[in-house]
Amino acid sequence: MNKFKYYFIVLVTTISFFSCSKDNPAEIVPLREYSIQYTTDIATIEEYLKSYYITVTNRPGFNDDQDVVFTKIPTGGNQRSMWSYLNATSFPKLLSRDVNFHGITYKIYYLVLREGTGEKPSNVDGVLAAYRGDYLTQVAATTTTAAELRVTQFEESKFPQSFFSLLNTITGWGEIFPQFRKGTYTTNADGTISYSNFGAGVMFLPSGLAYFASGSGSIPSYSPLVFSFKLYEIQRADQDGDGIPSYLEDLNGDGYMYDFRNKVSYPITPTVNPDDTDGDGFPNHLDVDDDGDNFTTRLELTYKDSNGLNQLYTFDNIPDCSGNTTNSQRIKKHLDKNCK
Ligand SMILES: [Ca+2]
Ligand SMILES: [Ca+2]
Ligand SMILES: [Ca+2]
Ligand SMILES: [Ca+2]
Repeated sequence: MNKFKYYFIVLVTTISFFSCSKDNPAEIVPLREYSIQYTTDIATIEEYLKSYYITVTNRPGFNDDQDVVFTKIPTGGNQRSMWSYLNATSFPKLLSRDVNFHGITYKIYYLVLREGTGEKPSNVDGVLAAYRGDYLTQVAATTTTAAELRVTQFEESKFPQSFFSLLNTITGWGEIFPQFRKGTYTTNADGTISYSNFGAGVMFLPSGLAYFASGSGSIPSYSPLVFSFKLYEIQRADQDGDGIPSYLEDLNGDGYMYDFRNKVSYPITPTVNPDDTDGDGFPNHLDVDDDGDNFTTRLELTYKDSNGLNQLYTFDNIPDCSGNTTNSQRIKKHLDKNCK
């Protein structure tokens, strides 16, 4: 009898132990497959695009210029869905961009309300942007409620004070902001700044290009995100500190620079990095010696000859500002810009 009692206690203890572990927050849950989550996310995003319409404030010079309100199309409503602007020839336009990441091809939809009139950031520059962020959730049906695509605002920044590096924020920002231009601004008598002609849009990001499993703040795991934004100003970066701003180290001039050494994220085509002159794996914006001649780019740009003139090394065969042939398109671009 005592023996039976002992076994019973052990059994109860064991059941309790496993019951506790089920709810233990420290329990490790395997990450979802990026490709599977993407399939779910893109379906949610397309449903949102097809079932909501936008109302855009058009008040140049005022803070609410290009503010966007998203509203669900009521049953029988005849409002134009966001989806109806797909590949439109006038603004707003709903466009998409394919992004190779995590070994899959993501499609990012983005609405262009206005392109902007100034310079574009590259995907490694900084941006000063007003924005509003929403996350999308598919809420399952219950016995009393129907299934619902829920939209929840998690953040709004109307008067940005600091730049975000597109290299360090979520991947989706770095992919979409280079499609827009900054505008112009004036400082008012009271010290406030009025922005005009800036690029404005909305991006629809699968969770794999946002916070994925980790979530962030009030954003749940695996949430597709929607950001409406206004690009007020950009900040050029020089990641390798060679004196050439990174956007001028973008050899193929597409506005994007990647570090393909991380094969987990970029097992992609093209396998040859178009922005890596010497092919050593370090793209030019991260390479202190772009052409691999063992002389740093900074030295090549700052060397002074016997006459004290700021010349490049003659062995590099790079000419002066007259625009002669050079063995480095990148440095030529730099000279072109600085010789105007
Ligand atoms: Ca640089
Ligand atoms: Ca590029
Ligand atoms: Ca290189
Ligand atoms: Ca060099």
